[in-house]
Amino acid sequence: MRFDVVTLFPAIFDGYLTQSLLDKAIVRGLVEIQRHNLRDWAEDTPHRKVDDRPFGGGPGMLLQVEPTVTCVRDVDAMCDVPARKILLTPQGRRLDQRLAEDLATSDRIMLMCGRYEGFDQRVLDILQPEEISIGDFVLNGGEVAAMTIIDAVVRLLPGVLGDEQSSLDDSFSRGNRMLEFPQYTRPREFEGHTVPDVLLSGDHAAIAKWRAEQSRVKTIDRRRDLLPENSKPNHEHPNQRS
Ligand code: 6GU
Repeated sequence: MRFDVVTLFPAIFDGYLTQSLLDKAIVRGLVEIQRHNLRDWAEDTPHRKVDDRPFGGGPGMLLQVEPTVTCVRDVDAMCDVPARKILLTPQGRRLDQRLAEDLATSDRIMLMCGRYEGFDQRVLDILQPEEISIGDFVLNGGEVAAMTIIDAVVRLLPGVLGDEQSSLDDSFSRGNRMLEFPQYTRPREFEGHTVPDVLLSGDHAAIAKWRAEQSRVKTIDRRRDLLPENSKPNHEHPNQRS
């Protein structure tokens, strides 16, 4: 799978791309991540400016339509398979595990990171990207959201996790919409806090029953909305796939 990230700050991704799971997935050829600096598509050479003030007034600066549209088209043409285009914005469809699972079926995703007050509306009108948000709060730009999407998607790709079962066991995954049960490792006792006896019993049926009950209680207590009888579809924008 290939990601193309369009950003004004490609260096934000440096540490993330070279650490641990993602680095391994890249080295093993399971995922490729290309960053593209939007400034490389600026028209005026000395300052490489890609933003301007909004018509009608108001605070902040907008990313301009011409460099953005040219950049996205050029990047799209860099390989044969067209990219699924995603623009990161707090106004987008909220990311959840179902959307991550859907994204993981793509061969190629382009992530467009906004800064400042966002993009000129014509970027959206012309390119018609899917719009995705990672939650109801405001970030300084789309880069951290793009990393969140890459992180959530890459671990779903076959061969990335050591144990193929482990992403299915996660909270919110296809096989499990409950919160996870508590887990313990050595020592058996620390500062008077002990491991539940059932986990030391060797009785696998009893352990499975205890874990299911713990998951259920935790889900009812913290996230009643996740229970099947309460599940409401996530809000989806009309221009977006489900
Ligand atoms: Cl995708 N971008 C920005 N700037 N802020 C956000 C977001 C995205 N998702 C939540 N907040």
